[in-house]
Amino acid sequence: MTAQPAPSGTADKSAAVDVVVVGAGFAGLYALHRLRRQGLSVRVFEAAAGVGGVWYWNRYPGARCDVESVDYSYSFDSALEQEWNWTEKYATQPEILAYLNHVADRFDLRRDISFETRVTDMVLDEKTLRWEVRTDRGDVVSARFCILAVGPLSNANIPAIEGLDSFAGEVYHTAHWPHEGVDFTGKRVGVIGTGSSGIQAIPHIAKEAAQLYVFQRTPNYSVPAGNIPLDDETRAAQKAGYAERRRLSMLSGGGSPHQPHPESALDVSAEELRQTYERRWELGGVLFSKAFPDQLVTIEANDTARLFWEQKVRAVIDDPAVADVLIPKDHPIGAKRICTDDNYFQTFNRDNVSLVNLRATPIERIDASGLDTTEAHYDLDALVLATGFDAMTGSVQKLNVVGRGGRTLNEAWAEGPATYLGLGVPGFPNLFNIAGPGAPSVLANMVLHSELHLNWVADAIAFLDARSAPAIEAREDAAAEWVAECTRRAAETLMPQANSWYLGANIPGKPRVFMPFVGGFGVYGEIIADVAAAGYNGFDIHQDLTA
Ligand code: NA7
Repeated sequence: MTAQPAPSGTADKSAAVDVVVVGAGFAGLYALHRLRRQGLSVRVFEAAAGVGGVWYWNRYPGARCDVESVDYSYSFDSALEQEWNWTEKYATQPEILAYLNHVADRFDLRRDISFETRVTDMVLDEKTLRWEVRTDRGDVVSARFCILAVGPLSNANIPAIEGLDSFAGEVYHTAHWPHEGVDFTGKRVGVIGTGSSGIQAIPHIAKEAAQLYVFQRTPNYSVPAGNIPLDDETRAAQKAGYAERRRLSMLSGGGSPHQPHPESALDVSAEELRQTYERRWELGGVLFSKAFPDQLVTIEANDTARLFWEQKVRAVIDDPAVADVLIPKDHPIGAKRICTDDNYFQTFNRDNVSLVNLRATPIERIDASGLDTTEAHYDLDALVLATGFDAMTGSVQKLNVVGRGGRTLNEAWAEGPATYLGLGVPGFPNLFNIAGPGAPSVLANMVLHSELHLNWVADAIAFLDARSAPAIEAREDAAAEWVAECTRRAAETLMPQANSWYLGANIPGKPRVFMPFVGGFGVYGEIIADVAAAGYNGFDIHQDLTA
């Protein structure tokens, strides 16, 4: 991995640029490259000491992507596609981070990134329609455009458990894992949380710990990750087929080339049904949720997937009583993002692993020595919080973004995030949010999604510049209609039936709004392309500063 330069946030404290980008993950890096290529001056601010975004921070054992490496990689440069060699079907966190460092070097991106610099405020000057961007290092930068590339899953959720601060042992959150790693050998470890992060980490921690207690509030559906090493022949075939792979991905429901079975799950024979699910099981990754087109639309179709899943999972858990606790009963399969694992359920067959059902015996408090449930005290040396994120809005809402009339983005989103196409917010001209609420976001391949969004933003800026127009701004009526459209589409599916972070249900007090656009990545791409082709309908194009 390439060494990072010293933070450059101290270099030029006061400056004017065309674009400020917040975040240097997949989206921020591409924003910098794409907009620079268009002749714009760009400054990126990144809180971490290196590039990578969530892949910089989420270094817990077992962290791996659930989208195939060949698809979870940039499409904008065919030489990059051809030269990079993924070693596994589903890449590990270190390999993805190495890839992003390679991209940063290859396209000379670091010189415009200020590392270890957190944006604190973004304030609109209504007279000039420029943004004043301030950072925690004292930078004050004037920008015509701001791009929020902060990631929908980057603001860690620390649970409000009484006494957490009093614990005398080590405490880790999966999203802020120590860079030097953690050795759990011989320790009594508690893991709170059984979402994707917990489910990936638990089998690895179990191999080291003397005793592992898994504190489970809600069980989750997980399928085997299906990871395998990639050999030269497979890699060569993938590289030769890249153009078609990308074409299919851009038209697909979720940004990968695999298409669902053409028929309803209810219209195929029992054998066809079994074989289709078996193929998805073998493929691994998140696409088990999308084997049939109606799997997330009707409960009858969903039940066919759920029953297949349950039979597979029960077969690998020794104790039927443990299986009963591990098998979800409260939501349709896939209505929460399905998890992917490496022998997760088998881990509960180990002698050193105990499952604690928090639905039956909730956590009461944590003290210096460990954790109390209503039933027992657990002595612990280390506690791992795999408790997820304030998803989709959390990282944006940490920023003090002040738009027209002194109204903050937090005030504008008090009832839930209101955007037009996920990209623009009324009252916040020239501010673009990438892959967040109102867009397919976490339901799609985030790399291609970032490219789609940033190509759209770059074209919108070029459109303004061609007309010498200072600003573009989402209209109130268009945003209201888009929010209603997103809600309507979600209601036609099973997705709102789970208490998921898609709905904000994991954060106490957060408005319950189904945040992603569920209509599909390809459909969404067509919608935003049509809007652009029609001269950005639903947006006001300000022709002068008084408009
Ligand atoms: P998730 O999917 O939000 O999972 C968080 C887990 O933590 C989940 O099991 C929660 O239970 C549990 N949790 C949260 N707060 C508590 C408290 N107070 N007590 C007990 N248990 C708690 O986050 P992940 O990091 O695993 O994955 C997020 C996404 O990142 C993932 O989908 C991938 O796309 C990448 P709950 O379900 O709320 O009962």
